Amino acid sequence: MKNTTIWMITLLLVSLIATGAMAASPEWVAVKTDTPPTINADFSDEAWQSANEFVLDKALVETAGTVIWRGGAPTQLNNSGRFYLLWDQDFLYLYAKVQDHDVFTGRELGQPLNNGTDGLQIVMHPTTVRWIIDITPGQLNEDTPLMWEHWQVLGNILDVDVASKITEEGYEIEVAFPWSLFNATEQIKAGYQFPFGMIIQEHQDNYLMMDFGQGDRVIGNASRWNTLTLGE
Ligand SMILES: [Ca+2]
Ligand SMILES: [Ca+2]
Repeated sequence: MKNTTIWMITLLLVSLIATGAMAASPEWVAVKTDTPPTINADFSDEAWQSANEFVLDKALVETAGTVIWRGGAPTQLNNSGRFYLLWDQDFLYLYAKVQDHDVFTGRELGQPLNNGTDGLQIVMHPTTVRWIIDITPGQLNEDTPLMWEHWQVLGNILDVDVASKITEEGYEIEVAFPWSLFNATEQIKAGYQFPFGMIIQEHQDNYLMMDFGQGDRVIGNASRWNTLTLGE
């Protein structure tokens, strides 16, 4: 068999496997809590112990404006994330544990945080408009991350309760997003669903790791993100 034929068959198999992986669009379910966690970048709150764990270890790699789907983490990175979500009538709570071997937070207050820094980028569409929120650990002060929003606020978010810490593995972020921030207070009840996505940003060469469920490469297309359901 010619090398080109073997190569073509390999490509076909790889694309079939990738299609199968992308077809599994995960639904993220936030558990309702009666005991809100303390926002201090400490996971030991009782509430978190009942939360579902979501793992993000797939990657879209963007280099010089070209986005390439990769079925696994880029070989030059070992970043991954474990995420936990809770909700009550007032807040959406998020805890993130990110593995990142060289945490770098190279941005200052007043700068967008989606380029040249490590951190999270959270996309959500809870009502009629989309939000994309950057959080980079430990810049405002030692334990308080910077937060920036691109589509609605176009600037810093300074009045949300958020905490972070740098760990041996990478960093952790704990945050309570008030539903009032998204003008979503009236919609919030068990069973409510909205598009949601999580991105791990790596400062080296604008690498992104994200899980939009279908593996689509369009960050602005909320129908391609995962679905977040508010559970019982
Ligand atoms: Ca805590
Ligand atoms: Ca890094």
